Amino acid sequence: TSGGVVAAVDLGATSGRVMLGYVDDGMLRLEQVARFPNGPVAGPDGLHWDFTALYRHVIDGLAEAVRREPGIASIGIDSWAVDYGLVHGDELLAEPFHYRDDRTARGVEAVHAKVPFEELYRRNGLQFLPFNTLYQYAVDRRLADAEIALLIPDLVTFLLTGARVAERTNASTTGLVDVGSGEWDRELAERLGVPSSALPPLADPGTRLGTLRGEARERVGAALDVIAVGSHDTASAVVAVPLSSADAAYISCGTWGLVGVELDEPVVTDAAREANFTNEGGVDGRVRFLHNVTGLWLLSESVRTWEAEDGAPIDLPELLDAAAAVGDIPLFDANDSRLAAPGDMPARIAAVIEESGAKVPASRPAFARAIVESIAQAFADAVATAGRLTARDIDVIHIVGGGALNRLLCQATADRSGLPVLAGPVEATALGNVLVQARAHGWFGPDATLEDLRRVVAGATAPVRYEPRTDS
Ligand code: LRH
Repeated sequence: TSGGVVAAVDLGATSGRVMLGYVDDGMLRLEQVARFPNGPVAGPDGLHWDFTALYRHVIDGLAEAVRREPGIASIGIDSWAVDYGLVHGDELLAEPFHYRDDRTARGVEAVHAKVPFEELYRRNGLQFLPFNTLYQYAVDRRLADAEIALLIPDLVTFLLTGARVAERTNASTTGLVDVGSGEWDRELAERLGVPSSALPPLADPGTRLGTLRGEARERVGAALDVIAVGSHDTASAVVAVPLSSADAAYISCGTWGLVGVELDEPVVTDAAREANFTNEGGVDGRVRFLHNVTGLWLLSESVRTWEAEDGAPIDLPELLDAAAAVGDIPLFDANDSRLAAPGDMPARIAAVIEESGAKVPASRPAFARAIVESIAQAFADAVATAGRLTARDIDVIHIVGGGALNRLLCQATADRSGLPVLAGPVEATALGNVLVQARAHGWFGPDATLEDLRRVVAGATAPVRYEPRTDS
């Protein structure tokens, strides 16, 4: 009655994975089954994802999961937000666009000409990000040809099961969900010319969406159920933050650093809008009140450039150790919009630093240090802003996701915020995915709350504590 095993598919912007999640009498354990790279692919009409390859990896990973563990009770799927695929019949019309494609700038202009940002914010509660789905829809010529538009995790669910739904946490990132009611804002969609095919029925985390069918079922080798989880990866990650105080902040740190607090009600004040804080939908109707900080993207994109220069892989832990030993470094604005697109990141960072009048770092370790410290400063600023906007006295910062492994970043965040940092779990997103499925199976009792789930996480993982150093 109190346990079993589920599969979690977690697709990030730089890598995807399939995990097995074991729950046994309140205990929790993850096992990685497959991991595969992901990233932007330049096409003639802009930046795309190689969704065809991703989907193949998902199927292969699930097949391997079933071989290892024939008793899997269900599958849950999460991914990065905002991007979508257009479907007609059973066909995907084209490879989905990548949110870093610059066509969205035209979409921003077109949308704001019809509905000013102030009004948008009142309606959808979302911070301005140029790639929010509504801006993408505004420049998508094929939207009108599609029977249905599905966000990435919903698209995977559709291909696996035939279900045509929009999971609620991720739907909240489209900009077309009413921040007050949590339902589609059909009036807004109409004003923006978004067809109803882009507004599939909303589904809550924890609901059963469908069962593997046809070719997917054959290739995976079992008729598994897909259960909706917090399909926005950040929503799943926040489920698995072992919040240790009512006034704790969290940073879900991967490609992005999502910095904020959990609320029961949205905050859509002028101050929140001016600080560009978002009110995204969380699991169980909670609000993820947070700000996007450009996270490890700055580092991974720099490393990619250096590796291309060298024609050889770079040892990241070694680079970070060397970075820790560097002295005086310049800071830059990690959120500078010129750093958003793929390409030669060190050159662009150098230009931003030069512009500020500071000296450009002369070595790769010094560069890496400037990146890490600049991200940490942006984290500290966003935590302070979250506290100010919600009148909370933030007393601890939880860092989850891949960034929790970056000791230099965790320590710098503690130093620059003056707050203790609790780092881990690294696999928060997969854990949140697993927990919401496990709860749907009743493995934590009939009425388990998010707090109960977080107690399970706290029992299964021990965070690493970083105290702020006063001398810096
Ligand atoms: C993190 C994330 C983030 C979104 C961005 C597009 O993976 O989902 O929450 O803002 O990707």
